[in-house]
Amino acid sequence: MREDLASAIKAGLRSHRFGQRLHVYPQVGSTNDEAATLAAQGAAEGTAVLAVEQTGARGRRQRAWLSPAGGLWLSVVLRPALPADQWPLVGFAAGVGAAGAVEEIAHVRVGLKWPNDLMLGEQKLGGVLTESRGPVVIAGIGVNANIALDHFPPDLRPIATSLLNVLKHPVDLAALARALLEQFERVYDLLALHAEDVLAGWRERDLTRGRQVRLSGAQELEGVAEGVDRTGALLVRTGTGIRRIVAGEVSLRSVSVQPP
Ligand code: BT5
Repeated sequence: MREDLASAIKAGLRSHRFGQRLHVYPQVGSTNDEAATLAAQGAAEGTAVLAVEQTGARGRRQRAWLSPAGGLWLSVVLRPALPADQWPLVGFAAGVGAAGAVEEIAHVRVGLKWPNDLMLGEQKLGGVLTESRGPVVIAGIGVNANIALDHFPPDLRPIATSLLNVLKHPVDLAALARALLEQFERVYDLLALHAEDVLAGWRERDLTRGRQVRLSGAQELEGVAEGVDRTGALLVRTGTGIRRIVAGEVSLRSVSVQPP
């Protein structure tokens, strides 16, 4: 199965680097860890790791990421030639690339929720985890593709969704992986030339802009989301002015508010 999947992805892959070296495993702990191991052994930029199933996948802050067979679980080795203060934008490039790939294959509109949730409507379809190790960034992307909702534990069912749940038919996982590698590469390469264009792609899909949000984590506040600035920080208008948020969790409040 994994040879089939690997050759199905590589057949017709139009990227230059991303996925040209591709490792497909039936099961791993986390594709990000496998990619980091390969990077430490000198793997070239664009080397990709895909697993049918992950047993110890994680989100941000070591949160568990459910990864049964049927999803797209992919990590790419990156060696960004960018100033360090632009590295956070790599995650935004991954989000824009992944959203574009899902739209190309599944013909559904994908929203992005800061910092990097892939959303269908108000429910989470996937997420991005970027981790840096020295000069390397590992970009991990998870998309709930062909997963029936009863595979999710009860606490995730109200907040998560999958393409299968929405489309009522499975998507071609190899085609989705291929589109993701191609689109992510294109958007990533744009970062070094026109980072503003990457942010523009992100802003087009921004689900929170103009909406009342609550921020939790290191700082707690409520306000109206005003979009992201050029560093990727979230701007929130509160009663005491605009706050610039670099880390934390955003939840959408149900009432939507028009920006002035
Ligand atoms: C993320 O974290 O959204 C980043 C997820 C990245 C996963 C990919 S898969 C390939 C690569 N290998 C890895 O080990 N990771 C990456 P965060 O924003 O922290 O969201 C985590 C939260 O999402 C959890 O606490 C759950 O509430 C929820 N969650 C867990 N699994 C989910 C799933 N499959 N679909 C939707 N929500 C999920």
